[in-house]
Amino acid sequence: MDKEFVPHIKFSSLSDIYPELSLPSQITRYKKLIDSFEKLYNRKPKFIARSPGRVNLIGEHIDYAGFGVLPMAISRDVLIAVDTIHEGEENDMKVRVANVLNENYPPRNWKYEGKEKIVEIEVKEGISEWGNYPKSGYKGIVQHSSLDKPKGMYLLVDGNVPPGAGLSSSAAFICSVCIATCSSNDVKLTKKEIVEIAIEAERSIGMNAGGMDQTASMFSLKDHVLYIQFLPSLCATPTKLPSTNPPIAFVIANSLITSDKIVTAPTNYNLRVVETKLAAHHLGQCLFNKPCENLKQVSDLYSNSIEVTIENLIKLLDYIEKVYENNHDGFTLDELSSLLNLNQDEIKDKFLSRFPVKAEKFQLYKRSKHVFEESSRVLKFYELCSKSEARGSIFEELGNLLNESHKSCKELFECSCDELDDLVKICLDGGAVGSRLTGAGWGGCTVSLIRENEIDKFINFVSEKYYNVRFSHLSHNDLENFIFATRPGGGAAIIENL
Ligand code: NG1
Ligand code: MG
Repeated sequence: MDKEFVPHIKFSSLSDIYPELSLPSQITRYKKLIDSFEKLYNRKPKFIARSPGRVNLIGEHIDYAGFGVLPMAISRDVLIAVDTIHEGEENDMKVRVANVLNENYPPRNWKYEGKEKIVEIEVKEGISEWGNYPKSGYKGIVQHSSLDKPKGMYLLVDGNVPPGAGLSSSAAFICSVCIATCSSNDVKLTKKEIVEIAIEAERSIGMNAGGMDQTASMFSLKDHVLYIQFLPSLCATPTKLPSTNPPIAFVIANSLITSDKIVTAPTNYNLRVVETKLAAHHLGQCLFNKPCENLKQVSDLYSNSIEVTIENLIKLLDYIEKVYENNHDGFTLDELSSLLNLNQDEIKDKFLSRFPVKAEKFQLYKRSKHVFEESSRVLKFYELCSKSEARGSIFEELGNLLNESHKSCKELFECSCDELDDLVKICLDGGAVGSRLTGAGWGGCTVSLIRENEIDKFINFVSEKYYNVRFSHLSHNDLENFIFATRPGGGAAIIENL
């Protein structure tokens, strides 16, 4: 996978990316985008950069702790129609970006400002500025490739990954900008290099991102889920779901509670990242007299191996029960200071300075327990997928893992919310064998495991019990955007010959 490049595919070969069901509507969408581009800029797009969102089947909030996760790309994606400005044309280093949803995302533009600055990005705490996403991706590529005359571009964005829904709209957007910038400038980077740049780009605008979303967006393969390991180095293994009769299906349902992670990061996402790092530091000190950087490193040192095994995770879980026997509800900064043998300034400097974080107490026990248990669930899920012969109980076995994952997100990682819990319960009542929040949480979507022949019945049930009760003003058309079955789609690509 180290030598894989972003595929360039013809418009007529879109079926390489989209599962059959969603193909006709996608073709119409592409044509509309090309049309709008011509109307807006009075020129034709040269190509379309396309990166998908993803649904994480299992392995929540463990990517940044270094443990493996199991997402798959969905058909929803961010398309960017692109034309490159040639040297000598007017404003040949200017980038213009507009969105088909003009009202929410008004046009932005910028000019290359030299090797040092490249482009000014203003990040205000608690404010999400949409123009920062394309700027950060552009900047990442220009910087990495040391371009001194990056080409100007006309960009028109059409994204249909719902934002703030845990389906990784942000990563899909940044990945699309990255591949658009590469293609415009004839820069040839591997998928892996682009993933690394896209992760850093998202960090530069305020999210202390893990690497799952960018990897899933770049590496996913149609009809496969992706087992992603991060350490010792990034490794993405596509694997098929067990073949069963009826087939396994996944339905995504949006709670319609939007969680803008950039806005809530200091008390939610970025705080969780810090808590897992504090736990790694502390457990490393207790076990080996040496602070660790992440919880995967704790597991490696504990087992003397870089391979993560269920047996070892169980031993670690026993261990943390003893270490945090007397503290299940968190440490104040003062208490942390004596626990870690660092003064408060050292803690602030090491853990709380790059990304602002606000907390009265830092939870080490609950967060590390979630991370180790969730990692073992990922291993079990992956093992069930890897077996060629599916057992009769496969639905229940997979479903239970999803249910346990949700419980842990709710109780230990505290990243659920009332609406998500309600929605999960309704999904289970409606016939799901397993259901859980997916993505960062605090709102956003659930993913449910369903027998394929029960999809319609399931969707009707959830629509009636959740959407009609809480959001009775929604039309039938809206509903199709909020609750839909999904199949594993392909990853990022440049679409040519429009
Ligand atoms: P979403 O909710 O899609 O933004 C975020 C992180 C992931 C991962 C999940 C939780 C970014 C870009 N994405 O996903 O890396 O940590 O939360 O499992 O930070
Ligand atoms: Mg995101």
